[in-house]
Amino acid sequence: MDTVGSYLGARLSQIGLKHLFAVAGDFNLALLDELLKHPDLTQVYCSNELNCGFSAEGYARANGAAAAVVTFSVGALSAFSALGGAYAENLPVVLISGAPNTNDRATQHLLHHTLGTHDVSYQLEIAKKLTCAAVSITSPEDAPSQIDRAIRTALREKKPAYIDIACNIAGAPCAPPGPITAVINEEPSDPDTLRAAVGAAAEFLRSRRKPVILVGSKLRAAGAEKAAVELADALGCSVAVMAAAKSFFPEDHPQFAGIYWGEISTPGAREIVDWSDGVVCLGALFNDYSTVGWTAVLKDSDVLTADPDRVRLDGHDFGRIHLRDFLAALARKVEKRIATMVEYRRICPEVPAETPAAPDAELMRAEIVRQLRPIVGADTTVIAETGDSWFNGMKLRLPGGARFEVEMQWGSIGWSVPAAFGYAMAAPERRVMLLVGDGSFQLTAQEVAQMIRWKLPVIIFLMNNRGYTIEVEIHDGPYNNIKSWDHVRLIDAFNAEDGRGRGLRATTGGELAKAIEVALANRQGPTLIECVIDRDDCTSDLISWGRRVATANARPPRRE
Ligand code: DPX
Ligand code: MG
Repeated sequence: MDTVGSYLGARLSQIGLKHLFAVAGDFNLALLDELLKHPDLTQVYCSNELNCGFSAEGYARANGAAAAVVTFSVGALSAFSALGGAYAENLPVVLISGAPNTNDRATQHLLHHTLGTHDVSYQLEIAKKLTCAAVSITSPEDAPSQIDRAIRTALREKKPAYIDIACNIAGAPCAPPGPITAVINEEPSDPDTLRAAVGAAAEFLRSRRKPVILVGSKLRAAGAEKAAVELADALGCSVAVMAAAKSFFPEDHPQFAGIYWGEISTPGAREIVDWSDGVVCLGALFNDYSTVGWTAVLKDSDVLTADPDRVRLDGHDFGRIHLRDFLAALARKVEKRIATMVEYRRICPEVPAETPAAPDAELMRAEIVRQLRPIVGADTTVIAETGDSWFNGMKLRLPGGARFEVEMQWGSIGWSVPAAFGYAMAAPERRVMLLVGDGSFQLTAQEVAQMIRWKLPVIIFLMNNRGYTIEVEIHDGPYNNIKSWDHVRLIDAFNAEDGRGRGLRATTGGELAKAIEVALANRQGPTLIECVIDRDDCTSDLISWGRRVATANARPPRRE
């Protein structure tokens, strides 16, 4: 017999989920029981709901969509931070919350896990602000349409959705699910608008001598990575990639011109974007961080903005077209425009040969990056936490097939540990390498224990610079110092009696090289390598960027 819970499970499986992340609580136990009955859905339990949300977020990065199940208020409110992240990062994560029994609604009953007032609608109201669709299920008759609407909207908009289910409804009989096409089939691009947009864009490119393509973070959510390569091939121009979109355009492509990030761009990338007279922005997102405190703002008249469902250029605004359709059609219409490629080759400096540090010299950040480079392979996914890990990550040149994940719009510290766990659950065939700072690690470290539980060979490079160095460079004070931890023994504690995680400490280049060997050989669990460096040993990019962001933050209020 189908129930509300089994209907939900069937739909989640139909959209490609093999795992659900969950933390149990009395309001969701009946629902978890129903979901357990699904033969193709495995439940993955997390240490807390923030981690549960971020694990799902990481899973969605690898798998396209994800779900997290939590209990009412005490769980859901904690997961909301991760849900905000999924919104900011364009990831369809479905947050499912158990909810109070329908008999207790609109009565004088006060309930546990609530604010202690009779109105429990606050959770749904908050969820509406953080998702593209939020539904509250209190009747089995309405459940199928509500579940379908939430999932369908999340997949269409690549944003999170929220579903709460009353604890006495989860097991109630319900209609069986119909074909999944009703949920996943998209409305096609409007053909007339597509034709007009492609015509205007082709004209824009014909009238420009030096176009360049700038790839942004919304490209993947739009499913347009392949179409972007087609356009690049057809135009023959340079392709610069924004930091948040690293790996969304292959770095081994002959037209790849590096990372564009204002004054901290990789050599040649900023010059080529500034030199261009027509920047084709694909899913680009400009905020205070990506414009380096508003110091790298493109001139409107030189820009063609192609967003996931909208194209703007030269005073035109075309809606209701899919980016991938637009790019694929434009690729068939444009002529070669290679000027920025020729110029990039002229100005791009030679990459200087790197000299390894002496094996017993004190470990430095630059030596860590040097040792990371050769171990990034085609099957590697690098996950880089907020902090100097962002800037270290940018220094890795990715071979074809390698992936790179950052959470630059939301920028929550602590994101990367559970996200790496979720990612590794979804993509066990990939080697997940996590770059994380000591401060960030303290928020969500418990999820290393789940990596141990699931025997996931994630390699964690923990940069221990004894504090919040990114904040030190933006604005220093006593609040940037943190309590030190014994990271090696922490892994022992998480291993308990049966775990196979490894914890190693590197204070010299030689120790790091040995630790990397151990990590690569350990397939039975995660390996954490604590890289001990000086508090001020950070990238020069962080210093320059931090100064600009600090200036932008310190602007006095404008007088009207
Ligand atoms: C904060 C940040 O140690 O990295 O390389 O030393 O900077 P670095 P750590 O992980 O420290 C991170 C720290 C405190 N940001 O420098 S980036 C503010 C912040 C945030 N997210 C949340 N709370 C505070 N980004 C959830
Ligand atoms: Mg730090």
